[in-house]
This record gives sequence, structure tokens and C-alpha cells, in this order.
Amino acid sequence: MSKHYPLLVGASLAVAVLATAGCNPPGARAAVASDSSAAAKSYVPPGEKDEFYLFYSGGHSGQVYVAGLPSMRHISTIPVFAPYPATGYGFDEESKQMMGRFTWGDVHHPGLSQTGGKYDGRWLFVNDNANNRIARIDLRDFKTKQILGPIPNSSGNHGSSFVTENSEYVLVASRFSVPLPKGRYADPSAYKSEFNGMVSGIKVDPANGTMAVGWQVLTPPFNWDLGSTGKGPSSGWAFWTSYNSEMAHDTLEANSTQGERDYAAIVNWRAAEQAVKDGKATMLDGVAVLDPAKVAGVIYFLPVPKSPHGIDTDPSGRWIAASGKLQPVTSVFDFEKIQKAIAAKAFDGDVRGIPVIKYEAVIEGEIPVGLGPLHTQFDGKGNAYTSLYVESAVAKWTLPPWNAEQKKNLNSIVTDKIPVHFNIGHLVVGGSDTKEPYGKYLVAMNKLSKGRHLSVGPSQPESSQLIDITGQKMAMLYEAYTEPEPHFAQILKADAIAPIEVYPKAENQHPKAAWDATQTGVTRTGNKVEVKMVAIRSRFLPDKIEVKAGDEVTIHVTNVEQTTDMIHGLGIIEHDMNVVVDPGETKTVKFVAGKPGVYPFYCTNFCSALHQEMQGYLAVKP
Ligand code: RUQ
Ligand code: CUA
Repeated sequence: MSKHYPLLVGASLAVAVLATAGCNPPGARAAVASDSSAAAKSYVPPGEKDEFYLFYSGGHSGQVYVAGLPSMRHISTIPVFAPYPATGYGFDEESKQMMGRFTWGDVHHPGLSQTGGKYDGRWLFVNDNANNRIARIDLRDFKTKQILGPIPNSSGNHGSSFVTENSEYVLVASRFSVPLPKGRYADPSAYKSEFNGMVSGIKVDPANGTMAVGWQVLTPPFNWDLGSTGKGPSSGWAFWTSYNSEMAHDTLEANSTQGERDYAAIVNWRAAEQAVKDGKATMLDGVAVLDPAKVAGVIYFLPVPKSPHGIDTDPSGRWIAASGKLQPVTSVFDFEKIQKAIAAKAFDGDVRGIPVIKYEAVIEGEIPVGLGPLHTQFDGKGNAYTSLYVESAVAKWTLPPWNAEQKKNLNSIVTDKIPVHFNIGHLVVGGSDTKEPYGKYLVAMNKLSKGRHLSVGPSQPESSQLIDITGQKMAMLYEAYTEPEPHFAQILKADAIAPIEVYPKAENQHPKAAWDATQTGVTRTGNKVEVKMVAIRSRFLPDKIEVKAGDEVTIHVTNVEQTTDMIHGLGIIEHDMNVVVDPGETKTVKFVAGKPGVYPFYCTNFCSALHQEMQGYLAVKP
């Protein structure tokens, strides 16, 4: 039944197509909704609120951005891997420590925590491709609470954050391979024999979300790409594609596109967890690592279309859709067939002891979606939506099971296509990775959105488009600027969470918090000066701090307000210092007093009619 579609074009030509695909998608129908009904559908009048949160990754800005849906209004920036003076992140001791020695990160894929295969509104996990880290944002206060990493034995944390059904793990796969343990030197020409990739299980504490590296599975030096976790019949499993099963170490655009197919990894993470408990792992850089050549049943390979990118599990957990950038099809695999194939050992040999599952034994169909398919999302009503990078479009198609007619003509499976502007990367449908997607909206996150906004010079504004998916045909509703660099996103129903707006005083555990004038003060020990400070409308207590040049000054500033949006900042002139303290919060800043002189400090966050008067002096004596 599954006819094999020919390769799009020869590899190098395909690469040229990928590189030059331009602004005029073939066969595009009128893209812009000109009727006012589209505008009305995304219009949220002043004073009214959106129905959904859109959490989108900020790529190499290192941040996560929050917008409302359907308005697409940017409503918040959550600093994660880079300093953000607007909230003082990266200036106080607590956040500085969390960021470690890095001042940036590369955020690609946010993943919401789940319970029972549904979003539970507790945490948002995001990866850092650049420094092999993963962070947890608490949705109680929209703040970054933990940054884990660099993850040992792992290089290029691109293949995450994939959260399991009950947030047992956030799963991670390495984009790059390096000689292990890290720090060992081997020439890249010895790539095949000396380099390795890794899949990691990052354990999440169900009580408080604290992450720790659980275990790892060693892999050949493939470049692992996007993944997804299983549910229902595929519960306990996870999937990743790879784009370099050729194991090329140079000129990847040509050398990693030689094979007709690449491999996806199918990982039984429950079996990995058990094998580690059974003592089958070896310690490497402090982590229990499983070698699949010695421990069977933990990982399998599955051939997928040439140079794949995305692999997505449908809401039922049975259908796994993988797309090859260089083949105009999305392959749908049946997880039930995958289990049967594993049981019957329907393998086409192995790669380094890892069995390769027979493609023909598990493929359900190759859907002719269009050119350059990347990622697939689901609406929970039996429809799938695949982003087409080369074609600059989104294809809508029907998930199996199919009737005899449909099976005979898989072209009929593709029920709609809508052009986007331009060259879409990710797309997101609310709850697509859960058992119960919201459907309703699809956001297309475009990579090369040339000329979509007023020109602001060579750095073209990035763009995302809001598409209504409630009808038979997709309908373009709205287009909005999105902060660079938009990658994946998550959509969460607004009423699924109730963020706090004030930190209750009773919760403040900071040992140096000061709540009234009697608790404030300046203490000196040698050349160390410690200040306990209160910030309240509209003054600092104390508002004069006397130190000597070269002193190490520590200020613990408590915002004693218990009122929503009563936020104070503390900016110190010429000391590169600014913190912003939320109501009920205490933050600690540390700096070395500059050369003798008097340095005013002031409140940086507008707080009252007398905000401008909220100031004081750091007097530095010779
Ligand atoms: S990748 S355009 Cu970093 Cu998510 Cu697919
Ligand atoms: Cu306090 Cu402005």
C-alpha cells in the first residue's frame, strides 16, 4: 500500500533548493484574509484578555517570550539564559549563580509539564542548545527557578525539552557528538571511531520540579534532531530523528545527505530506567551510562525519509509522523506495528549492536504533503498539520486509520494547504503533544519573513502568523512580529493557571530580609559591608550608605509592598547595577565600591507619584 515516493532531487540540488527557496510559494492561493471577519476573530478589545498563553522560544536571545492568543500581543519576556535589566535578572546574586559562567543561551523548544498526558500548568522547561543546559520556569510566578548543566557527556542540547506524560523526565538528545568523556582530545577525522552522541533522561522531582541527570544512553555519532515522547500505546517511549547517520564530520550539507534514509531513534525510557536500577550502567563523568551494544531493549533505529527534522507523536500515541526535509513526504508509522516488529525481531541488521527495524514492517503510509516538510502538529480531531519549509505553506492531512479508497490514493489524505510568509519552521497547535489538544488556533513561526513589516534595516523583523483551524479549510487571521529567533512554542489555556502577583510575606525565607526600619542597617566586617535595605513607596531605608573605595558591598533589598504591581528597582549610578524587586521579594546584589565620590542610587521601576523622589546616596570615602 505504501508506495515509496522518489527522492525530491539529488542531494546537492536539494540543498540548493533549501537555501534559495524564495517568496513565491508555488500554487499559492490568496494568502491575506481581506475580510473584516478575520480581523474580528483575533481582536481582543482594550481591557479584555486573551484566551490562551503562547510561550515561544527566543532562540539565541536566550529568553522565552509570552504572547496572548488570539491577539498575538507580546505580554511578557521571561529571562532564562541571558541577563535582562528590565527585571534585574542576571544582576542579583541568585540569578547570577543560576546562569553560571554563561551570559547567553540558545532556546529552541519549550515543553510544558504534564500529568496524565495533559498540561498541568506547573512548569515550562526550555533547552539551551549552545551550552548543553536545560531550565525550568515556574508558572506560579513566571520566573526561571533552575538551570541544569552543562549536562555531562552531551554536546549541543537541541533535541529537547521533551516532557514525558507525567513529567517523570525531560528527555534530551545531543545534536553534536564529541570524544567522551568531555575534555578528551581526538581529531575530528577520527569522528566515526572516537566521537559519540547521547540520549539523557533528566529526572524531574514531582514535588518541586527540581531536575537532576538520571541516566544516559550512548549512541553512535549521529546528529540527533527533534523528538517527541509517547503516550497511550507508546507510553514509556520516546523518538528522535537524526540527520547524519552517514557520520560525516565535514561539509555536512553534502556529506550527511548521501544516504537514501536516515535513522530515527526509538528509545524505551522505562526500560533504560530499569536497566540502570538493575546495575547495567557504567559510570561516566558521574552519570550512569548504558551501552546499548551490551544492554538490549533500550534503543532501536528506524529508517526515516532522507535528512529528517521533526518526528511527532499524535494525541492517541499510536501514530508517529516523521518528515524528511529532502523528500516531499511525511512518513506515518504505526506504533502497534513497531511493537510487533520488535517482538518478532523484524530487523534489517544493526548499527553498533542497535537493531534497525524493517521500514516496510512498520510504515503506515507516506503522505505527499509537499516540499520541505519539517514538523507536524495535531488538533485532536483526526487532523495533522505539517510545516513545509521549501513550499512556505502548512499542509493539513488526515491521520489513519484510512479507508480503502484513501489508502489507494494518499493524495486524497491531504485536505488543505495554506501559504505562509515565508519559509515556515515550526508550527504549534495548542496541546498538540497532549492527549487532548485544544485545536482552534495554529501559529506558524516563520524563518525568513522578508518584508512583512516596515523596514528597519538589514535585520528583518521576524514574523508569526495566526491561523484558524476550526473549519474544513484553514483561514489566515493575523500576523505579528515575534522576537527573534522564533523556534517552537507551547500554547496553554489561560484558565489552566492562576499566577501569583505578590509574594506573600510569610513565604519570604531570605535570611537577610528586612521588613521595617528597625531591621535595616549597615554592618562592616573588615572590607566587607553588608546592607539590609527596605524599598517602599517612595523611599529606600537606609537612603545613605557610607563605604570606602574598594569595599565589597552586599545589599539585600526587600520590597515590603504586598500590593499588585508595586515594584521597585535599585539602580546604582556608574556601578553597572540594577535589580528589580517584586512585592514581598528580597534580592541580594554584590559589587565593589568604585573610586571615591558620591554615587546616587534610585528606583528604576515607576512605582508612584513620588517615584522620581525615591533615591539615595552611596558615599564612597577615600
Ligand atoms: S528546530 S524549524 Cu531548533 Cu526546532 Cu525545527
Ligand atoms: Cu519605587 Cu519607583
